[in-house]
Amino acid sequence: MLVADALVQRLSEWGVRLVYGYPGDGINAIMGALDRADGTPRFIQVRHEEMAAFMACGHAKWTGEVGVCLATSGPGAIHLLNGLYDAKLDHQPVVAIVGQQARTALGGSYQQEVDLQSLFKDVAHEFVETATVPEQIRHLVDRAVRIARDQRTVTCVIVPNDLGALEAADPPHEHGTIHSSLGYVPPTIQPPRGELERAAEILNAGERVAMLIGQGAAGAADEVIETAELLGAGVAKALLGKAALPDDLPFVTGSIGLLGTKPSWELMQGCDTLLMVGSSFPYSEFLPEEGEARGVQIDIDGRLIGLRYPMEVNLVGDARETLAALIPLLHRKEDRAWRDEIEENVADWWRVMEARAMQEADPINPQRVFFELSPRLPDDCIISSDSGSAANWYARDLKIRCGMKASLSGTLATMGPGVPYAIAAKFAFPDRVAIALVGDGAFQMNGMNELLTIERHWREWADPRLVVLVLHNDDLNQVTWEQRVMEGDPKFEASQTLPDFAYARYAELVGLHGIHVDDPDRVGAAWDEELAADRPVLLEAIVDPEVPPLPPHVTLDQARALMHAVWEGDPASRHLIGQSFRQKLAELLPGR
Ligand SMILES: Cc1ncc(C[n+]2csc(CCOP(=O)(O)OP(=O)(O)O)c2C)c(N)n1
Ligand SMILES: [Mg+2]
Repeated sequence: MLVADALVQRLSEWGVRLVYGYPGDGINAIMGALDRADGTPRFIQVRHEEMAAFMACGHAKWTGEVGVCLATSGPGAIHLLNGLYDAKLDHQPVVAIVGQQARTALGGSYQQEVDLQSLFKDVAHEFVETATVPEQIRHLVDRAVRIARDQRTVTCVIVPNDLGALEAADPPHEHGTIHSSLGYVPPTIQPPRGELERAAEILNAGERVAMLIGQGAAGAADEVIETAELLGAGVAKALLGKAALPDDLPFVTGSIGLLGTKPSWELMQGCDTLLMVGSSFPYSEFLPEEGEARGVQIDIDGRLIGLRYPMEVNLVGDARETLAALIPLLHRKEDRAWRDEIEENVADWWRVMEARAMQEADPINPQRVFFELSPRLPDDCIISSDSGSAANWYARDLKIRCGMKASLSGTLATMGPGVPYAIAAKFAFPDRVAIALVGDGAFQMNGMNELLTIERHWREWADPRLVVLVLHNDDLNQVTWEQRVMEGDPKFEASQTLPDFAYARYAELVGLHGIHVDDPDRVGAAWDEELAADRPVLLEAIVDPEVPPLPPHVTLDQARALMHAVWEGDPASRHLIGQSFRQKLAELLPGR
C-alpha cells in the first residue's frame, strides 16, 4: 500500500463519501489510489478547482458532514482559494488536499512550485501542514478532519507528489512519533445556570422582544418557536438562517438587512429587548440603536459573541440546548399587543410582496419569477442562490417550508456558488429536487461550465430534477444598483453590461432541457414544466434590470444618490424612475 492509498483509506474511515476535484501531476498518486479505492470515497471531476471547493462547502452545508476537495500543486491549489474562503467565512468544515512538487525539488524554484504553506496560511489558519514522511499521513488526515469539524473551518493537507508514491508506513513505537485515532462527536455546550437566570430576567422584563436567528439556530426550530411564543416575540432571520425557521409562521418577519423585509426592520426599530441566536449578522444599522434595547445572545462560538450589539448577557452554548434550558425560566407574556402588531406587519408585508411581484415590467419583473416559484417549491427541496439581484428575491420572496434546505454565500458573498452548491445537493441527496437561482453574470462566470458536470451525472440520480434559473438581464444588476444608490453614479456601461447569450439554447446544446420565458403570464406554467421535467432543466427568464432591489428602508441619502445618478445621465433613467416609483407605490397601496 502506498502513502496515497493510506490517505484515501483514512478519509474513507472518517466517513468521507465524496471527493470533489481535478487532476494534475502533483496528485497523480492520489488519483491512482482513488481509482483503486473503487468509489469509497468517490471522486467527482469538476470543471474548475474553485467549483470543487464550492461543492465541498455545499456538501458541508447540506449534510453537516465534512466536505473534501482535491487539487494539484500550483495552479490547481490556487484555483481552490475562493471556494475555500466561502467555506471559512460561513463556518463550514472543509478539508482541502493539495499536491506539491517533489520533496527533492522544493526550494529550487521548480516548475509549479508555489509556497503552498504560505498560500493556505490564512484560509486554513487552524491547520495547514505539509507531509514530509509517510508516517505523518495518518495523523495529518485525522487532525485535518477533526479540526475542520471542531472549529467549523477549512483545513489543508499538502502532499508532495513523490511522497504519495512511497510505501505507506505506520509510526514506530518510539520517541517523536504520533499515534492518532478516528472519530469526532461535537459536544453539547450549555452556559452556566446563573447566566441563564440573568438572561431570563432580562427577557422576562422586556415588553417588546425581538429575536434574530441565523444558521446556528438550524436544528433548534422547535425551541425557537416555543421561546417566541412565550416571549410574544417576532423572529427575523439572517440570510444564512433562511431555512432555520419556516416562513409560513405568522410571527416570522423574514430576512433582515439590505436584502431584508420591512417587518424585520420594524421589529428591530420597535423592540426594547433583543435575543440573538446563532447569528453573526454584521450590519449594525439594522439592529436597534445602541442603548435602545437590552440584549441577550446565544452563540456556540465564544470568539464571536457580544460583537454586533452590546449584549448584557452572552450565553456561549449550543442553540438548542441553551434555549431548552432557558425556556423553563421564561414567563409567558400576557400582553400580546406587540406580537399582534408584528403579525399584522408580516401579513401586510406579504401583500406588498405580491403587489410588487405583480407590477408589470419590461418584459418580466424578476420578483414575479420568485413569487410564482414560492408556492410551487417541492417538499424537501434544496435551494441555492447566487450573489446578485437573485439574493434579494431569494431572501424576500421565497416562503421556505419545514423540511427544505437553503443557502448561499452568506459572508463572503461571492459570485459563483449557485450551480456548484446545487450539484453538491444532488450528490448528497439524489432523491431531492435541487434548485439554483443565479444571475446571468454568475452563470457566465462558471455556472455554464458546470452544466457539463450535471449532464454527465444526472442519469444516476434517483430524482433527476435539478433546476437552474438564470435571470437574463444582460447586466451585473446588483452592482449597477449599488453604483446608483450608494455612489450616486449612473450605470457604467463598460463595467456593467454583459454579453448577450442564449442560455436556454445552450442548455439544450449541452443535452439538458432549456426553457425560455419572456412573458410574465407564462412564468407560472414555465415553473410547472421545469418541476415536472425528467431531467435537469434551465429556465431562462428575461427580466427587467430596472426593477430596483429596494432595501427595506430607503434613506434620504440613498434617494438623493439615485436622483443624482439619473441627473448624471443614467442610460436607463426614464424607465428606472418609473419602476422605482411603482415598486414604492406597491408598498403604499398593496393590492391595487
Ligand atoms: C467573485 C465576485 N466578483 C464580483 C462580485 C461583486 N458582485 C456582486 S453581485 C454582482 C453582479 C452579479 O450579476 P449577475 O450574476 O448577472 O446577477 P444580477 O444582479 O444581474 O441579477 C457583482 C459583480 C462578487 N460578489 N463576487
Ligand atoms: Mg445579471
